[in-house]
Amino acid sequence: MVTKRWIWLLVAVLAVELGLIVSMSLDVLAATNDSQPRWLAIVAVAWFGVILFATFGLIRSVSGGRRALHHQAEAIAADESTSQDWLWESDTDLRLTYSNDGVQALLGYAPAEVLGRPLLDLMTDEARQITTELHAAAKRAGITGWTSQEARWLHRDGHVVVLQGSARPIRDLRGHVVGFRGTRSSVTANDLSDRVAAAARLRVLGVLGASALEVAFQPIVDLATGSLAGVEALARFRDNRGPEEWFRDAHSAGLELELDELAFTAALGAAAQLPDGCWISLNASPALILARPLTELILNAGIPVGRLVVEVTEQARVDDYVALNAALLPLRNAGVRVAVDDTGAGYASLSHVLQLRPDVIKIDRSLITELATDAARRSLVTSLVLLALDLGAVVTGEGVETFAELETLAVLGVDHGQGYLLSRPTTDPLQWAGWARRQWRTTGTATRVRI
Ligand code: G
Ligand code: MN
Repeated sequence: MVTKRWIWLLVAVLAVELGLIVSMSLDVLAATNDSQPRWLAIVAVAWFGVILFATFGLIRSVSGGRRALHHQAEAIAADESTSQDWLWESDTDLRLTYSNDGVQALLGYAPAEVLGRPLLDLMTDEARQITTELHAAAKRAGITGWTSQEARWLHRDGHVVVLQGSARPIRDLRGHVVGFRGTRSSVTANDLSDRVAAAARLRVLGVLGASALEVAFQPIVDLATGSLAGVEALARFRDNRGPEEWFRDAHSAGLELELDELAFTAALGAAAQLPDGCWISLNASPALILARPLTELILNAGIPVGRLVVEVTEQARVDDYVALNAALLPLRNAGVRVAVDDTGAGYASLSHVLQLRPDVIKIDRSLITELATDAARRSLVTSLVLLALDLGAVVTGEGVETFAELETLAVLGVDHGQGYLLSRPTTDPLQWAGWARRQWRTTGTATRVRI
């Protein structure tokens, strides 16, 4: 626009010059002996030459610029149609005003389908929050853009896609933000493991932040009387992913301790709704026992301490039993009993039991399965029952799924049974209340067990 005006101005100057030269030449011809006008005429012709040269120069540069712009437009068009990336533009409300075909490959939409839609519609909740903050910051402050931002988007079929991209605000002549323009591409496989860990961390942080954890209880039944002896508290998550998955996520995100503690305190909190009389088993990893003042948490919970059992769970080998026993001592002194969980599996070996001298030995379900038909498993269970006698401990069989298993446990002198056969873990307080009155059949129901 500006250059066009300049050209017109130069043309006008040229016209005036031409007029002057013509009139001067006539004057020069008329005045025969005067050298002054002749000199002026030479200057005027030279000036005319300069202006003519400048005009041609300008015209050449404008047409050159036009050609360059044309090339650029062609390049952009080629980019739009061949790029693997998604190129987009939006207004300030983040409604898409332009999208190339890249959106099809990355998110499964045709460009026409996303036009007019808010960008945020295509993102997961956490990406929505980050994007809103980024765009608000760009509108407020003079942010020139952002690069290599990773975010979780929603594919048309519902699955989550990790995309990385850059964007920057579009500004009008006065510098006001009138929209945004950006690109998105898929994250390479190499980056994906990092992304998975980051996603796990975000998920765990989400649970920690919103306390989206529920407490289920599972009854532990006295095999001699068939009545309720205790319950074990088990963490459950609202998205129905199993606790193992959640604790694995927490482990890889370095948030295991936090999740352990949340599960422990949530269980203590829920225990107030349990029927009187039964004991309450709370799972605690050695790391949690070592790192957190569980005695304090327990004493503040308002549950009679004599009802509480801390189940030492074990996913890794304990290196320092002296430290672990020292950390358990205040709990024991307060009257809390200690159980060894998953005995006979993984790292919960016999020496683990010898080192911790628990009040309760919980036999892992891998020893209970096929107990009725496998003499070797029965021998192992018997050895644990004898060990418990020497330690003054009681024994619970975990993961009881059949009457044959239950009856065999009773015959071998195991004190308690726990498992799906008796009841699945439940978050329903009405069922917890019902257990106090319930009588479980524990013998005489299966085919006779021969030992
Ligand atoms: O290791 P620990 O005893 O804390 O494990 C308890 C887990 O075992 C819980 O997640 C619980 O749902 C599960 N569980 C409880 N009873 C049974 C059962 O009878 N069979 C199986 N397979 N799992 C069980
Ligand atoms: Mn347990």
